[in-house]
Amino acid sequence: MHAEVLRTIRDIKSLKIQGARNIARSAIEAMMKEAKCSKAAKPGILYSELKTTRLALSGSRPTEPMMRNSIDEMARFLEKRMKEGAGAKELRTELMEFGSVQLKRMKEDAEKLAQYGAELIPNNALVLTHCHSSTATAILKKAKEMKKKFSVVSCETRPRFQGRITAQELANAGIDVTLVVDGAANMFMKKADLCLVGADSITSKGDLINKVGTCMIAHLARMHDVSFFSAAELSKFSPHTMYGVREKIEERNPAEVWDKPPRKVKVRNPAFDVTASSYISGYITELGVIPPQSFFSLAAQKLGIEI
Ligand code: RUB
Repeated sequence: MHAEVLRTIRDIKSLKIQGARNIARSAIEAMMKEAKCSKAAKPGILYSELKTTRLALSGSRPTEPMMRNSIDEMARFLEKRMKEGAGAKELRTELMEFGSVQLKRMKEDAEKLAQYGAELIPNNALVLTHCHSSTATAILKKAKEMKKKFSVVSCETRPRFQGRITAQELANAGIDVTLVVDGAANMFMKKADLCLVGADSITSKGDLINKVGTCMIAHLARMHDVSFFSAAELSKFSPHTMYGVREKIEERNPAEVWDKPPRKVKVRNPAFDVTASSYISGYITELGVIPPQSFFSLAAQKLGIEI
């Protein structure tokens, strides 16, 4: 594999590249890089090189369907063109073009989604968020551009503190933001008007898989009658959940939580948790704000899955 591709894989694993959309974008770019630099003279060899890259990328963060869907779409494109008789050189060029189209579509979807989400933010609102979602921060920055007045409480998100990235990004955009520890969520929820989080994976039941702690925040929101929205492109749908396969929840190194725990103390570090669809007021997507029950069929249409 190309050295830059190996670096991308390392950066995804270490969270230097974090957030579902950034991960998906980097994976598409890595596939394009691998194709561009391949010396394969035969289509079958190029395909198997790219398969190795694709599987290594998919395995770098297991709970990331947006990445899997994007690079699987590339593989399907390659298979189709191989059947049509394309040669290795053509395949390389075409895959790079295909990747550029995917990246453009991703950007356009994100812009539409940000607009729909920004409309949802009431004036003078207090918005509570968790972790760092580039989709959620794009919504908040769009709302600011629309001259809405609001403030944000960002939960710090143990153990890797992605809430600090959110707080810094929003402050840089001139948004009034306060960082709190995760355990303070209830205190601020009482005053919140809306919760806004991102999404890593959406199941066929419309359940949300996002950064660990999201479920607790959704339950608090319900307790205080606060609307709870997740910003999720339709490509975050996890197709295998349609066939009864559970989305795997990534379990990271316990040392991220406590590097030298006392003997006999077990430490667990699940990266994500599942919020049941019944706690979700709506998903903010590139098609508009939709109920969790509609996510599956609209996503299946978009991803070309036959149902
Ligand atoms: C990030 C996280 C984000 C989603 C959505 O987790 O849970 O809410 O990935 O992000 P991690 P985006 O830091 O472990 O990757 O909206 O940018 O796709």
